[in-house]
Amino acid sequence: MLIKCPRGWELPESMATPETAYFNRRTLMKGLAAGSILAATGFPSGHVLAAKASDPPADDPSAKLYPFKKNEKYTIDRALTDPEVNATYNNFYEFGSHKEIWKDAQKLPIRPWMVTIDGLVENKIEISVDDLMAKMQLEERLYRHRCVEAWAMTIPWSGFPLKVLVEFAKPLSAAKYLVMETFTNAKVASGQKQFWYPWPYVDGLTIEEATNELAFIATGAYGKPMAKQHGSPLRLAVPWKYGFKHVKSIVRFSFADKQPKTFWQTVQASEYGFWANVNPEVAHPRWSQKTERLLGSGVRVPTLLYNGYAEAVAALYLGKEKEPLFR
Ligand SMILES: Nc1nc2c(c(=O)[nH]1)N[C@H]1C(S)=C(S)[C@@H](COP(=O)(O)O)O[C@H]1N2
Ligand SMILES: [Mo]
Repeated sequence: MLIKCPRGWELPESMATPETAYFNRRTLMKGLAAGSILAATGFPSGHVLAAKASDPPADDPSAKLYPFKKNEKYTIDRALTDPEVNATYNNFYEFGSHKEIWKDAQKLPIRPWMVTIDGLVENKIEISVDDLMAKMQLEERLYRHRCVEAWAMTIPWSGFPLKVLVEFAKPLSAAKYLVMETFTNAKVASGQKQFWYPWPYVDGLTIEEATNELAFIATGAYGKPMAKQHGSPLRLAVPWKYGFKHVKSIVRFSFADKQPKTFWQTVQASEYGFWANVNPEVAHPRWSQKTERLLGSGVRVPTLLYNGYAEAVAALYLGKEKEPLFR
């Protein structure tokens, strides 16, 4: 007898908001927005504040490509977070070290957006985000997202597997790590004037992690281009790791032979390490990681080892038990 055993992230989707619900909602909201006045109060001249925080950036030419087909392998057993909740509660220190950065983040110009792929590669590559997207097969995946601060969300990302970008980059055999870097532009990102932070924001993965099937580069969310506050136009999603690994608004992918020192290691190495895999049994020095608060509902649920993705990623860490894998 053949029993299909669902993987951790493939549990029945009965609790999840069906795709159609948010597309319909979007259509409805579009209709409403068309008839309403766009609020522009308190916003720098030349910018029109989007009708909703989750609206895709007006200067994103990729909108016409969306939505993408859902990859049925990556569905989850809990409801999607309301896009307005996700879009108004963000960590993006470039725009301030608090959660209400979404309006300021609209100042980030996302075109032209050039991406550099360099370091230990056959040839350095400079490519625009639109040319890069044209080379990738885009899809939608439902992922859990768990911040080290013990809040969590559930989000349908659009994008492509990081593995495909690694193949495109043609790393040399000496490359052991992939380092990702956010833009530097203190003119629009006032947080970057806070000189005590080690800008630009940098984080990285081993090549094995970067080529794991779950590692994903997100270009969109909820079936449309990603709102700027989520890290438009390219952001990392590695759902078995804490949120701070998820580098936003990436401008550079660099291959290295040495483990990079990350932004958060420089700020506070004792609390935020390189591996940062989710584990309910390993407390943060200042709080427990046993449960997490689901954004929007306020409900607390148990945190899962590797955020529920152990089956796909646990093997990456065999033989590394002496490393601080969970902070
Ligand atoms: N460049 C950059 N990337 C970043 C951050 C940041 O401050 N700057 N914050 C990280 C943290 S701590 C989290 S939890 C996630 C939050 O992603 P979200 O705002 O889309 O939920 O982004 C991560 N990526
Ligand atoms: Mo986070």
